[in-house]
Amino acid sequence: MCQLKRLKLVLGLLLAPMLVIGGLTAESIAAEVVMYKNPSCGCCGAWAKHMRDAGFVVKEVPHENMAAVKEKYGVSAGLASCHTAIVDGYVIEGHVPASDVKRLLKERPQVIGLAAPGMPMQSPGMQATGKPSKHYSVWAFDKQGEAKVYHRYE
Ligand SMILES: [Cu+2]
Repeated sequence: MCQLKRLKLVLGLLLAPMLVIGGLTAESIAAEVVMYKNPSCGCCGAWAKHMRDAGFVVKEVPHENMAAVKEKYGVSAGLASCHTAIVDGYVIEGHVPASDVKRLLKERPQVIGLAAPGMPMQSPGMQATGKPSKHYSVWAFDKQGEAKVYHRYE
């Protein structure tokens, strides 16, 4: 084996575990979620708990004018829900499951964010914890005003 090959092999063996550790570290650093909600919203707090249980750090910011918050972040009336959250540059509108937020942060599509319009009765924060999400869609929406189904819960 020539020296260069040997060096590459040694480097590869040294670096491989470091990459694994690096990947784990990036994953375990919880992304901070800043959630705007009307002070009187109860289900908003339940969604925050769902996100914390999934490893996110959630900062709750009471706001009297949620319509203004939604307008600021590009959430159209048709996509609107109760709370509006910001995580890593993305907007999360309403009761979007943490698993979809994680997928979004991994895939990083060119969208404003995700929305679960209205208040789907079987979404996280709207039902008993631990129950599967059912009968609603999470939408990915962009600056052009387009929304596509990101995850359909049957
Ligand atoms: Cu709600």
